[in-house]
Amino acid sequence: MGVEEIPKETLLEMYRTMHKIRTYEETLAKWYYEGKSPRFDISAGPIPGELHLSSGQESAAVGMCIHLKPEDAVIGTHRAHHFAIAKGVDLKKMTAEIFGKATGLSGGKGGHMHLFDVSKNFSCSGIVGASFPQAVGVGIAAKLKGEDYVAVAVGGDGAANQGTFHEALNLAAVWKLPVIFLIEDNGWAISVPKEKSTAVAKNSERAKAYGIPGVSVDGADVIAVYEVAKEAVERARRGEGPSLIEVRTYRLRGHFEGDPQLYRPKEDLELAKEKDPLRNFEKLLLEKGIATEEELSRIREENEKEVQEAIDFALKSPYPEPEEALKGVFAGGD
Ligand SMILES: Cc1ncc(C[n+]2csc(CCOP(=O)(O)OP(=O)(O)O)c2C)c(N)n1
Repeated sequence: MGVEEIPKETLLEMYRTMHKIRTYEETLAKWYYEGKSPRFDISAGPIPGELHLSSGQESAAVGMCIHLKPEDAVIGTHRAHHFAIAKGVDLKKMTAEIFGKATGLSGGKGGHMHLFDVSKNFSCSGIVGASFPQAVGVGIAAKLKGEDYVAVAVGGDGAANQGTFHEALNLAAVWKLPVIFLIEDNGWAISVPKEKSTAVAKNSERAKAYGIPGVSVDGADVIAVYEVAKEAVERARRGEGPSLIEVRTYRLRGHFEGDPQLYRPKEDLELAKEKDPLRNFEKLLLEKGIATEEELSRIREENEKEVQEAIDFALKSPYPEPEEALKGVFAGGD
């Protein structure tokens, strides 16, 4: 299958989502640094705490989520804005959550690493490796109910060295669960390069050990991700069990904002720029005559407006009342 066989409206929807993610995160980054310099006080400014952005990795989320239905679940990581947006999480409520506001998805208690939206079957967490067993749980539920929804567990190349990854793969394989393990290999776990932490070159090779299909795909090419994701989702829906997809992505920013990246060779960042999936996709759409510059620039303008509206919503929203702190938590709340 090539790009010619994908309907134009699907391709434009993918472009819209990829560009929205990029615009959103670049705008967030600007707000993140407000009030933080020169000492970079992590609690200062309108966005407190850490901020892990996905710029350069958008193809993993868009190539996968374009195949998903609302009832399918996506469980992301600490770096999950791209998957949240691609799964359709409300941008205003998500932004308010990141800004710690009462109107956020979890009333401002979760922050950027803990975005939960039951209405979209989306969740994520700062616990590296947590997504894998959670997705197995969703897969068991789907199988017991006899329904054809699927679960996508997202994890980084670092997370793939957690025990949870291996236990979850084994159980999903033994029970033929509708789970897709999506490893976003950006080559780094904070400052540790993958080759210093992982004995195999590709995480897709590990799938063999569990008797399931594993593929490795270049994340610079969203169409390539689209193709392998389609196959994995269809296989899961047919009841044939789990798959593993490794998407080789290229992190355009630091591990988190404020990361000086002293550990990172210059060439690695240069490569990330070359492999930029958004720029590559835009080029492809124009070169193949699938879209015009006018069509793409209209989409870009609409995204910029939507992102600005989400930021304004978050800025204008109130902070939670102090008494909210004990609600919805184990310690003495109701
Ligand atoms: C269980 C656990 N151990 C350690 C950490 C600290 N930590 C946060 S991100 C990270 C690296 C994750 O690397 P990877 O899975 O490759 O994802 P990436 O950040 O590259 O997207 C670590 C070790 C954590 N949050 N949770």
